[in-house]
Amino acid sequence: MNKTKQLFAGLILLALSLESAYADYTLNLMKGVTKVSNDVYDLHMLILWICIFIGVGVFGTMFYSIYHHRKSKGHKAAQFHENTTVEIIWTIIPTLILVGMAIPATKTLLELEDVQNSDMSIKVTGWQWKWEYEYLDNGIHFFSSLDEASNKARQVGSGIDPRTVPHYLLNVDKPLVIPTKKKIRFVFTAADVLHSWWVPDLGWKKDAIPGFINEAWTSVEQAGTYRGQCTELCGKDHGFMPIVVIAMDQPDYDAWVKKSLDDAKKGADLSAQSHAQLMEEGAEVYAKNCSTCHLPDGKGVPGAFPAISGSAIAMGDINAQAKFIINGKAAMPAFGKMLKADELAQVITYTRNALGNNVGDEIQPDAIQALLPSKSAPKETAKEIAPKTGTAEQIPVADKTKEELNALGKAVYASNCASCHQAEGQGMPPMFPALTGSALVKGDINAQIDLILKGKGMMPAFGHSLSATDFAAVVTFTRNNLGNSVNDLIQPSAIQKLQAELPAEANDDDD
Ligand code: HEC
Ligand code: HEC
Ligand SMILES: [Cu+2]
Repeated sequence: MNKTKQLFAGLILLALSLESAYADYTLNLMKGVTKVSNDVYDLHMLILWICIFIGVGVFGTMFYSIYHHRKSKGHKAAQFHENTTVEIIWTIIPTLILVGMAIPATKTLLELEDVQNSDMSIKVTGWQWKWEYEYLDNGIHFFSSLDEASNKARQVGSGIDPRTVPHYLLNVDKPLVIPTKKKIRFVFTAADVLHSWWVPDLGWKKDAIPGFINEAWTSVEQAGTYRGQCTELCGKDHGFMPIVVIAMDQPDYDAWVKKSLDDAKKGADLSAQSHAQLMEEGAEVYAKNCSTCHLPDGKGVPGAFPAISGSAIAMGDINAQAKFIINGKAAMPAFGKMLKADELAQVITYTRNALGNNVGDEIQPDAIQALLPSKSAPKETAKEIAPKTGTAEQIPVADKTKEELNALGKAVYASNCASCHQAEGQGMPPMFPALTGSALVKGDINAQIDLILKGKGMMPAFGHSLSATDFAAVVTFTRNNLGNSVNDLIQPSAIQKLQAELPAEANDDDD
């Protein structure tokens, strides 16, 4: 008896201490901050109460019968077999209950999957070990990685108590920002391995699969910060690629969009830097982007991630190393897309002169910029972009040869189209059609131009965002490359005329 009391007291104490240690953890599902997450919660409660009702009813009757009709009271079991009425009843009632539960469940599922009529789309790509976000409507594009403080504290032997780090492993350098009260459609994919995007407050999670597109949507009512994680299991560092979503009211969101677009225009700082500066900044770029695989001391993980210390590449020709890091190779990500020229110069200089290496040279941001795939093309020719009013005078554009158009088009394609239609034009059917063999690309050139000028569904309108020359180049490129050989071309001057006829850029702020 005493033993039982002690056990009970112990259990209660344990429950109390757990309760206080994990004060955030409650017994039930969380309600979340969207209509769908609340519907999921309500569905869960409804089904739970149905189960409790059935459980209490069935077990209650059973226990009552067993107790009150027991043998010691003189009861005798009835002996009957195959009672058709009973069998029909116990088939029909559960069927009705199941159908009754399936109706609200299907309703919620359909609502969860209905990505139509969204106000904006965001493409989410999982990488080892960070998230990439592309706002398909306004072109904002960035990578979101584990924040510095968590990253330092998580290193083996860091000596930092994780409890002193705010939002340990749940904080990022650049959060995903979304407007409140808007239907946001997400398309998920991955660049290397499986990942899984989960923010509990939104009420769902989605797998991000290489070469495959998954969809989901959300609409957040309340401005606020909502945190989540990659919930993929297999792989080394999924626990270190958290997700932070900040929902802002429309005016704040618009201000954020403007600032992000302005910042993106600034691009890399190409001014020359001293060796000491390159090294100092390079150490930080390395800690943030490279140390997860190559380890903080550069020793790597034999068999998976080669050591930087003593690496033939890090100690060999500096331009070859720069190209290697820009383009990546197998599991080594292509950093040309992720880091700016100055950051690349810093980290390359750092790997050559630290982590046990001592080559004694350096590379400057402008030298890196020259190696990067041309993203600056649209900027140089920005003057040519059709005036927004569609009436103002235009600067005439020069005709180009087919070779020139193809060469320029290749770069324009890489920076504007490949993220959806893929580098070789194979697309990601069914969401992003292949351009290789596309009837539209091989058909009437005017129909193709019209689609790219005006966009359609998830295909952005490029009429206002590409210069006439870049536009003509990319159209010519898609018709004569990527496995297509129509053998025609369009001149920038023809595009310029069409751009002038476009209505002024739609202003999709509805304030
Ligand atoms: C996701 C893991 C990962 C990350 C992050 C990563 N690398 Fe690598 N790295 C690799 C792999 C895998 C290889 C081997 C590639 C091969 O040769 O197939 C490699 C190879 C290298 C090499 C050549 C080593 C040799 O001698 O073969 C260098 C130099 C290098 N990485 C530098 C960097 C730098 C600088 C960064 C950060 C900007 C970085 N890596 C980030 C995985 C990674
Ligand atoms: C955000 C993703 C995205 C980007 C970036 C993008 N597209 Fe598209 N594209 C689409 C989608 C989605 C469709 C299908 C539109 C539809 O039919 O509803 C499409 C359709 C097309 C088609 C018609 C293909 C067919 O056979 O139906 C062409 C041609 C095309 N895009 C060219 C381009 C070019 C050139 C660029 C770069 C200047 C580009 N796209 C950039 C998403 C994209
Ligand atoms: Cu992951």
